[in-house]
Amino acid sequence: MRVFSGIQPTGEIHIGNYLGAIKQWIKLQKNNECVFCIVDLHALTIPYNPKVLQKLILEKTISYIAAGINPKKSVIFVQSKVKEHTELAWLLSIVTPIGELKRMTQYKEKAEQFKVNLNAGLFNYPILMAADILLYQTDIVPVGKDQEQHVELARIIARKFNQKYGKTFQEPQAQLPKSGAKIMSLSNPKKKMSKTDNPQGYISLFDSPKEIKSKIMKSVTDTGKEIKYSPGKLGISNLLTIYSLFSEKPIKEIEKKFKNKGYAEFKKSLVNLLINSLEPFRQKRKEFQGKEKEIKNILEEGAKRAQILAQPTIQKARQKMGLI
Ligand code: AQP
Repeated sequence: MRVFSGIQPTGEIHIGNYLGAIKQWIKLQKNNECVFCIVDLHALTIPYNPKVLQKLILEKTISYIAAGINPKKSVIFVQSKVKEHTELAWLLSIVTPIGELKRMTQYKEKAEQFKVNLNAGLFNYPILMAADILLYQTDIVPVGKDQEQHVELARIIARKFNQKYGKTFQEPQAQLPKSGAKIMSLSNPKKKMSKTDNPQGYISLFDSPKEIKSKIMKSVTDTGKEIKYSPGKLGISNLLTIYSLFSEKPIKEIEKKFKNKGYAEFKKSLVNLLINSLEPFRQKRKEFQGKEKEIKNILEEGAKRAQILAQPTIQKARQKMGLI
């Protein structure tokens, strides 16, 4: 199977990104052909600082590798280094209905969040994402819940293109984890955990024990004191999900363990679990600090491999559309 997924170089990778997407990538890379992309062009659609973008891209590559992506097995590269992504995005825009783009939840939310100087790039984001995926004849796209709608649109675009110009693209399938597809913010459990949110709302894979303790102990929980998973208890349910996924124990068992114990005791236990679970990531990242040259080589090699994979598809799309 061909697997494709991407992540934006917008901030620290958090446990939501890990549980929703990266954990699946690590499993999938064992037996599949995986292509992982740092989607820098997508990151330009919201306010950012051009002076630190390159630094963030290198940091993100280190984070990927520290989290378990093996550059010897999987292709890792930066989106803007493979020009076929933007070329295909334009070709796909010809078959993309504007009505579909207007329906996209992420566009509506980000357009609300970044009202001033709203740009067309944010609106066209899902077309570029469809190009990212379709360029590699992808079978599976492991993502969190928030990206499911975009993968569905990539399927629609592939189908429309194939109907109009003849079979060119594989229709991809989103793959969401059974649990953890939408980890919520620690400071507002009604919102998803997000990199560009207030740092109190997320735990980075590389937070120090002190930061983990402070964020979990201050995390917003509901009134009452029962440790119980329930739709009316968003904060505690979110923490129980995180506990369950890092301890690999069912939620029912954790509820039982903390029966008649208060939120503070449960939170303290979660702090210890997270400090221990995230320790290997912190260690692995340290090993790569200062190895900028090595990281740049990995990305250069990744871009070459990605371009080789992308070429036949872009040629086919051009030819079908009458450009060759
Ligand atoms: N809270 C989450 N729970 C589960 N999965 C999540 N993902 C993101 N947030 C959660 C998944 O992580 C992958 C990479 O995300 P992205 O970099 O493309 O950006 P995003 O989806 O927009 O995530 P963020 O963290 O909220 O970033 P910003 O703040 O930059 O927008 C995706 O597969 C995503 O589903």
